[in-house]
Amino acid sequence: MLDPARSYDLIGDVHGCAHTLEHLLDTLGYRFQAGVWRHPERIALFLGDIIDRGPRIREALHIVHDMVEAGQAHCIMGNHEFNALGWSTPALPGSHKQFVREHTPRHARLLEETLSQFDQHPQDWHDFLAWFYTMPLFIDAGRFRMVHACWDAGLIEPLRAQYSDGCIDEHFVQASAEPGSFASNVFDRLLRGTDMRLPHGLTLTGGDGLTRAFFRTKFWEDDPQTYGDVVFQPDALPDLVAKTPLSPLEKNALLRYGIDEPLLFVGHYWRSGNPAPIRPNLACLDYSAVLYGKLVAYRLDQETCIDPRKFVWVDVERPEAVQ
Ligand SMILES: [Mn+2]
Repeated sequence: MLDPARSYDLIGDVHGCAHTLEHLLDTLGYRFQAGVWRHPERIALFLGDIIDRGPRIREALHIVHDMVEAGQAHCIMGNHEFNALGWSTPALPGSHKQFVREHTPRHARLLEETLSQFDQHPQDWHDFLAWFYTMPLFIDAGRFRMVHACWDAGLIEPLRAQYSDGCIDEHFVQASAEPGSFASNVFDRLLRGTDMRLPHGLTLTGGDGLTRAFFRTKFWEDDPQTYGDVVFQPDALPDLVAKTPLSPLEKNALLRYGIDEPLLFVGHYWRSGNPAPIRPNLACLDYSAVLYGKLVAYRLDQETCIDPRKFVWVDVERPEAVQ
């Protein structure tokens, strides 16, 4: 799918920050020509989560879609695009649900910015939903890989056997409504990452206002000892939880993306601070653009280790909404 000899610009979660995206593309040397952002030599690779939360979701989708259609970019699917498909897809008869993603207040709240911005453009939204099916769940370019949240070879290999280009269909979305199904596991793992349940029935209310019984975990740590060694999310664990030792069972259940595997790029994790590699072969490019963080790109050429000097970003002026 991707020419390994090309140079690429990988771009983290846009979440409706269209002005910031234009600013970033301009900074990277892309120019708006004949209606599409283009670079004379390079191709943009988006890590998913173009929609939700931000002020210019429809504009952001048009920018990315038009680049992809013109051969100037590829875009993989984020959990927000998958959720939008689930929200819009009727559940299979007999599943006790009306939609794959039930229309609860919590789910409605996550999608409300997107739906309200398309309120006057129903055909446009309909077309974008169809286009989401052309976004692969992962890209394996040989010397580097992309997935929105977590590379799990144990799921990607069987997924690839079924969907060789990584693009799923409506049957897959419908199957994902069933907890524990292959489709549900793939969606959870690849697009939302690994997590663990907080001990003793504890819950955490995140900076986003949502309360969760789980916390996000690293999927590459070789020899973690405590909960604090594996937590990977903006909200810190309570001290006592962080010091809790991992049981052998919990350690065994953790994924370990190897240091000798191809370069891997993910989005999804609401990082803060200055963009940097997590490991020589792993980088997260989501630095919370929509929360007045940074929209981040990595300029990938032929290197075999992620180079800390090749991150490029735009600080999101607060707030993009009134620019
Ligand atoms: Mn995400």
